[in-house]
Amino acid sequence: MAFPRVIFILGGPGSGKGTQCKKIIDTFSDFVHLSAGELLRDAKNSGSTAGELIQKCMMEGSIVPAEVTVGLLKDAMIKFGWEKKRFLVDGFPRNDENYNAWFRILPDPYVECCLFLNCEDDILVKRILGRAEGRSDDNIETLTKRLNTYRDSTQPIIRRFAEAGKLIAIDAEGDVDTIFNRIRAALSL
Ligand code: UP5
Ligand code: MG
Repeated sequence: MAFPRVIFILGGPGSGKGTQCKKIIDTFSDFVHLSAGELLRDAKNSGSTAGELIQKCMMEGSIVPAEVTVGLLKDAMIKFGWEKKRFLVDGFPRNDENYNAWFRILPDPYVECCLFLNCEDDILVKRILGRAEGRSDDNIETLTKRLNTYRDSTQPIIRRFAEAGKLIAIDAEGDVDTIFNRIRAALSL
């Protein structure tokens, strides 16, 4: 039986997680892109019972309880076909609670690696404040909180993947295509 394979994509807000995942799925048909943030935004907009909680966490740059996020990821993986795919799980796991819940609730999917898009804060800030897609968390006040959460909660998870020998760090500064080529080389795509 073929288990689904998972690549987690982590990096600060604006490190290019969504941009690079889109390039991967546009180029390689066996990949599926699951953005935890997008799934949460869709759940919030569709009037889910967790909607208010999601909205509050996003505006505070804090992390939604894992039970909600892992549930959405699991449903999406089942919808796309649990087997035979390689899932790019973008923006998750962001803290210890996320990490532990994933391995408790979803023990089967094989985690190939965690791809870490490494980018300095000043570039992250420029990219996020330059994005004009109407995201309610793209303002300097919320962005400062997102960066703090990233440093305090998500960077320790990135170190955890490194200690497990599962981290692939990519220099995520430069133009989009250069970074994509670095990812292709690192993943042997
Ligand atoms: N851009 C991208 N690459 C560029 C490059 N090389 N050069 C120049 N510009 C570049 O890119 C951001 C912007 O930069 C875009 O305008 C792009 O064109 C440009 P993008 O690819 O969107 O970066 P990404 O890393 O995806 O940034 P995003 O803002 O999505 O990251 P976050 O991690 O902050 O957002 P996410 O949607 O994952 O999460 C939002 C919130 O949801 C979190 O703060 C949290 O409250 C909640 N959340 C959870 O609670 N749990 C989760 O598991 C996930 C999210
Ligand atoms: Mg994104």
